[in-house]
Amino acid sequence: MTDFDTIIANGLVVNADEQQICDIAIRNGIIVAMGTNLGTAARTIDARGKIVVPGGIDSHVHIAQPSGDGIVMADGFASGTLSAVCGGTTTILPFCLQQKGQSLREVLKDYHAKADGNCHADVSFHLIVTDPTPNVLGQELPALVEEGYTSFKVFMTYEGMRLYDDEILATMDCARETGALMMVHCENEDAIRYLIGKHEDQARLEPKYHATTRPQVVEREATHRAISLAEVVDVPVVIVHVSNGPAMLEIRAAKARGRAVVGETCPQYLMLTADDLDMAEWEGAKFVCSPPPRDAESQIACWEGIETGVFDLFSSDHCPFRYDDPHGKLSPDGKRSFRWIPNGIPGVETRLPILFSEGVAKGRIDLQRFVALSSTNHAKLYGLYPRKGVIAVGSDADIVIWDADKSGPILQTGLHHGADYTPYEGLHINGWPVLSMLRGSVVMEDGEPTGATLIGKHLARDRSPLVDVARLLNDSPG
Ligand code: DUC
Ligand code: ZN
Ligand code: ZN
Repeated sequence: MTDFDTIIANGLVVNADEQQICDIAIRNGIIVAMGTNLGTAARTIDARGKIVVPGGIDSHVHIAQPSGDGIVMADGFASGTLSAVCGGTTTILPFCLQQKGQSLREVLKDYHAKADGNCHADVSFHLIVTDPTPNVLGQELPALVEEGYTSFKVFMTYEGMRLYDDEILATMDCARETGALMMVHCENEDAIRYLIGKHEDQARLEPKYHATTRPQVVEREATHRAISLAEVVDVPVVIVHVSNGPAMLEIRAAKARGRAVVGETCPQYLMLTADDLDMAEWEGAKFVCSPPPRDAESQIACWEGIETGVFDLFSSDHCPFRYDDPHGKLSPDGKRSFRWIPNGIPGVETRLPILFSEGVAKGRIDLQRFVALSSTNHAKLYGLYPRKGVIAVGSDADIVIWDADKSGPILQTGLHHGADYTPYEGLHINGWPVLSMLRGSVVMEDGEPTGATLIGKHLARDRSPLVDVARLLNDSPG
């Protein structure tokens, strides 16, 4: 009989606020002791010379999402979560998309049916509200927030899914009343539609025109508007997948005014540009996502946002479609125009290697900031902390070991997602995750799945502390 199930020994254990060389003891999926000379264990993992961090949390992921006529997303929950754990992410927060006329209960039932029992990582759902009826805002959302679905997203773009400003205000008011956290996809739909019309009139249809019909200014304007609408109702807001400097500066200015605004950016805005959409033979379709990748100046601005704390979240916006597939990007439903290419790229597995290599290894951020951006901030903001997002006694034993000396390129052949390509093919990475543990079970070792049983489960979440603080301030007399 041993004292513990597992001990991870001798690693440099890094949390967002401190780091130390120590051992970690795990029993029944929970961290039960940290220090030295802890006792005996059924398995001891030697992490000497390695970096030991809380399992990554990716709070912006799309999996098995209905995506329009004839289009099929490349990942279900099994492949999406396998891909996550192989890239050092042990918890994901996928979206459940409401279709017009659908009740939120029905939406959640559908997604739970797809996810439950099929996950290699833990999951916790956000909702996407596209039909904010009085019943949705007055009955369903308040009940669901109580049940632990404590965040939801709205779109300012996408015909049939975007909300108008008055609907956004009503939904924000509901977030305020219920204590939910609201996320906004910021792009001006009317301007985009106008530009698409002009491009189509001139028969400009190739993938590269996805970028020119969604220029920076439509994102900057919508970001400004979302922040302003949140101020009208006095509610915190998360601005997701920010791609450029002017939008980043809107968030910085709002923070400076004391607004509770959180910014998120993603690997595609650090590593890709609109030039990638301009590849021969429709290959540019592989890089079509919204907002689109921009230019070198925008990449620098997004790094600045990361380095200076304008962005607290680094997420993937994983939204995978196959390229060479009638249900994917090359010829969606037989149509050949940028406007029909499904929006989204795969990235749940490559998110953290890119942040480690481009951020830590290149000296742009330190290890503690890496942990904050990749895990802790997501856990804190979305009501999972301290169960997730930290290596501490009492927390889930979601732990990832990184080898800073392991290097090599990202290759599609080495990934585990359902897409048939990666937008980062050939990108050289310095520092790879070499072991992922979910609640005490080793689910990835040496970059490959261990074949452990599917123990991933759905997590109900607390309300965001950001919302609680705002509520406290609002409720305090005077
Ligand atoms: N844009 C979104 O709004 N969602 C998923 C992927 C994308 O490109
Ligand atoms: Zn979005
Ligand atoms: Zn998204």
